[in-house]
This record gives sequence, C-alpha cells and structure tokens, in this order.
Amino acid sequence: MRSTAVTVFVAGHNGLVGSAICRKLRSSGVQPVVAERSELDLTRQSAVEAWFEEHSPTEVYLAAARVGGIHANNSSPADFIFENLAIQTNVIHAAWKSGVSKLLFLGSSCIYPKLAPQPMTEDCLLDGKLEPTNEWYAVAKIAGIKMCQAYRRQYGFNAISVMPTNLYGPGDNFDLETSHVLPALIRKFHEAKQSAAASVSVWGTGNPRREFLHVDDLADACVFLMRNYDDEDIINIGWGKDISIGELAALIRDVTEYGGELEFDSSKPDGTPRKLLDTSRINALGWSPGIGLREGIEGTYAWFVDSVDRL
Ligand code: GFB
Repeated sequence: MRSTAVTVFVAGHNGLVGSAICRKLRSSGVQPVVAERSELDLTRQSAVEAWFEEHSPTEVYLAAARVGGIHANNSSPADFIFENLAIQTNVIHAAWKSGVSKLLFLGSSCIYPKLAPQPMTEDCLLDGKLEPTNEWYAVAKIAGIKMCQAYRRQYGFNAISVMPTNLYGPGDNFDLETSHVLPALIRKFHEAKQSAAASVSVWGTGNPRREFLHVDDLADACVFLMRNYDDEDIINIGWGKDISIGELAALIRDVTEYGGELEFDSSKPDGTPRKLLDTSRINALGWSPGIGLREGIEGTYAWFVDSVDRL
C-alpha cells in the first residue's frame, strides 16, 4: 500500500534550477528525494519507470534538461532535441503511470516565436517562427508542454508547465563554450582583471535585449505554483524588466571591477532580438520576484570567486 505522506522528487538536482528548488524545499522543511545520474539515466525509459515504482514520489519538479547558451544550442542540435525529448517523455509518463499527484515541468521563454510582441504573453505560444539558434531545444520544450496538457485532458493528470525567462545564479555553468551570457561574462571579466587584459570580447552586437531572473526567485515561484496553480495553461515566470547585452556587460564590468574595454564581436550570433516575458498571470496570483539584478550578479560573482577552483 502506498504511503499518504508527500514525497517530493526533484529531477535534475545538480543543475542550476534543480539545486535551487532543493534549497528552497529544504528551507521550508521538505527533504526532496533525488537520483544521481550514475544511479538513474533519465533518457532510459525502463530505468525511469522502475525508479518511480520503487520510490513512489507524490510530487515531481521536472528540472532535468540539456541546457546551454546560444553557441551550445546552435552547435549541438541533436543532443538538445534528443535528450530533452527523452528525459521529459520518460519522466512525465512514468510520473502519471506510477500515480504521482502533481508534476511541474520547466519550459523556457525560447518556446515563444522569435518576433513575438513584447512583453510576451502565454498566448504567443505557436503563433510564429522560432529563433533558429535554439529551435531544437524549443521544439522539445513545446512537446513537453503539450504532453502535460494531453495527460491532463486524457487522464486528469495534474501536470503544470512554467516558462522561466533567462536564469542565472550560484551553481550556473561558467564554461565559455556552453554557458549563457551572464555567467560567461562574469568569468571573462574576472579572468581579464586577473591577467590585466586590455579588453573583453562580448559576442554579437550588444543590442539584443534579455530579461534575467535570479534562480532563487525562480525556485520560490516554482514552489509557489506547485501549491497554488492547477491549470493546463502555461505560466510565465520573469523578472519584469530587460536590458541590452551591452548594458549587461557594462554592469558586470562594474561589479567585477575590471578596468578595461568591451569589444563587440559581430561574427558571433545575436539570437533573438528581444525576450521579455509578460508576467501578469503569475503576478495576479500573488507572486513577484525579490532579487534585484545588481544584487543578484554580486552574489553570483562572489559564488564564482569562491568556487572557481572546483569548476
Ligand atoms: O545567454 P545566451 O547564450 O542565450 O546569449 P540566448 C544571449 C546573448 O548574449 C546573445 C550574447 O546575443 C549572445 O550573442 N553574448 C555576448 C554572449 N557575449 C556572450 C558570451 O560570452 N557567451 C554567450 N553565451 N552569449 C538561449 C537559448 O538563448 O537562452 C536557450 O539558446 C535558452 O535555448 C536560453 O532559451 C535561456 O538568450 O540567446
């Protein structure tokens, strides 16, 4: 007989998002169940189903995913589409089959069309062409959204899908080839300061605009939505304001106290011109973010300096 106690499984607990959700749960007295990669390969369907049967979680945060910045997405399209489709298909199906009462699926703001009106509302989904540098990842995430909706309609499975904007924070990927812009620039400015380099290379024109949300705010929103949202409609999680990549670079230069110049490398892709989420829906439920961008970057930089030898 299954226990009636709540058992929370965080899939992807070593990643930026999963580790923040675990921190948030622990701080509210919930000890999540996790599975190390060596113990469970989420791309293997039979292994995932067996794991769910053995552990009987009641709630699932699906934060496991193949993620990366513009260059990683653009250069490894097969890995991005295969791993994301496999992981989410296996976890959502096994969760439903084993009797999980609620699942939260993490999508991404890149599921919206490249030229969607700004700020982007949830209704923009499937309303236009995707940004080509990340369409493989976006198509996989859209399939995950549709899977959650289909399992809700056909089986009454309480699966919700949340769409975070660009994220950053402690535990991020700082690898210059595969990371997103914010951790990449933290590393570049830090290393340029140490070597007294004359300039730092910033990819693209510096004109694209992005919105950045601290991952601890995201984790807070996920736990809030797990408790307060039970609908098939997707829901955006954003910070509410965007800045240009040039402005972001200037801010990170300031935080890292680097004295050199910025050099824009227009041979590198800009990606989508602007990505700002409309967050009216989550705000109306009573949630809003609390961590300012400068404050968040300062904390992330401190974490990086502390951890750089282990990265
Ligand atoms: O963060 P990022 O890699 O991803 O790049 P996207 C954002 C912008 O920053 C682009 C510029 O215009 C980059 O050209 N940029 C400047 C840099 N310098 C750098 C640098 O050193 N490294 C990186 N990585 N970018 C991703 C998607 O898009 O966003 C994913 O590919 C996902 O699928 C993620 O949706 C949230 O914001 O363009």
